[in-house]
Amino acid sequence: MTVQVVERPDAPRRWTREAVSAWFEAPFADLLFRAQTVHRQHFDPNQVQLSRLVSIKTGGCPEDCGYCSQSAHHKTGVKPTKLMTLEQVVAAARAAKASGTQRLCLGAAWRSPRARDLDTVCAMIGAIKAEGLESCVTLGMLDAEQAERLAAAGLDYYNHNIDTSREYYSLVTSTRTMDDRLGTLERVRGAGIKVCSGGIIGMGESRADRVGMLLLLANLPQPPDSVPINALMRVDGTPLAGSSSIDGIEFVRTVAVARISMPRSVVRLSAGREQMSDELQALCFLAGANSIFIGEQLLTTPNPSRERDASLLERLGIQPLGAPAAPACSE
Ligand code: SAM
Ligand code: DTB
Ligand code: SF4
Repeated sequence: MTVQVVERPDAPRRWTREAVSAWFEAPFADLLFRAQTVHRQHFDPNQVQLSRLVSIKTGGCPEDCGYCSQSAHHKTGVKPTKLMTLEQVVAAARAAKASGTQRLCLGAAWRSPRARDLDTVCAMIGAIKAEGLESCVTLGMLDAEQAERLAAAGLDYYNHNIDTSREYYSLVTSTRTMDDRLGTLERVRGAGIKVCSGGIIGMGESRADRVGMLLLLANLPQPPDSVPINALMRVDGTPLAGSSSIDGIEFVRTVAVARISMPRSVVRLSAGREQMSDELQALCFLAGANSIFIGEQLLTTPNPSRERDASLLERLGIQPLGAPAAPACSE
């Protein structure tokens, strides 16, 4: 193994393209061993964080993201809805709490929120917190004042993905730029909200794009607290519906390099688990993924059933974060 890693655990580290590429190209066993080692320095390897998603405003989005079922530019059959009511979100938060979830994430198909809608979302955040859950929202682009308002409402995390490399970005979305995306992330961080940002694998991007995406995330002034790695959900009617499915080994490599390059971030095995075998998901956990979405629906596409997830976690001896830890194995 030729990759040189200088251990400076407390120093902020700038990753080079060469170092990130080298990990992508390393023998699989070396890559997974390193990812597991780094993972164990910062996390309990037998715990995963559970989040639940609710789409509070579905469809009719003015943006043209080529992967997305909710863009008004594509004919996908997703029916636009109005913004959910506060009461509906309270009911969702109670159900999430009862099912052992730690965090509730609200998603809205907006380019950016309108003032009146932001008032409603702030009330929803208050309701989620009142149930004793962590809150996360993803509402599109934010200005500084909007970020401050969400922070004042008690928001824990803001999800805003960079999705892919800077070079590939304009082939996926034309109605905004990577710099728009990075600007929102800076304002979210500036308001004191935790940052959740990752991307999508399997959109026809090259390995160099996957390297570029992780490099951009890892070299942010502070890496995201949470890094969702989504496998593209191919939705009929979207421009990316015909993309070839991503090779499972390459997906695990991406998760492992995310873990190595962002050692303290929670890496979420996000969209795409429905299509993955249990064995592929197990490899992703070994590679350092330590968060998943549970519940049978993501925003508009399916996610594994509760029974399938319970069986998977049970067979792997993985505990949900917040649950009492299982006895450690000592040979
Ligand atoms: N409109 C907001 C935005 O784009 O930031 C929030 C909602 S948007 C659906 C949240 C994220 O979901 C996107 O940034 C993308 O990474 C992910 N996503 C959307 N459609 C997806 C798909 N078909 N497969 C995988 N991930 C997807
Ligand atoms: C993220 O990175 N993945 C989630 C969440 N953040 C908002 C969304 C996945 C959406 C998958 C496609 C859909 O269900 O429409
Ligand atoms: Fe709209 Fe977000 Fe979908 Fe893009 S990813 S079309 S911004 S909902």
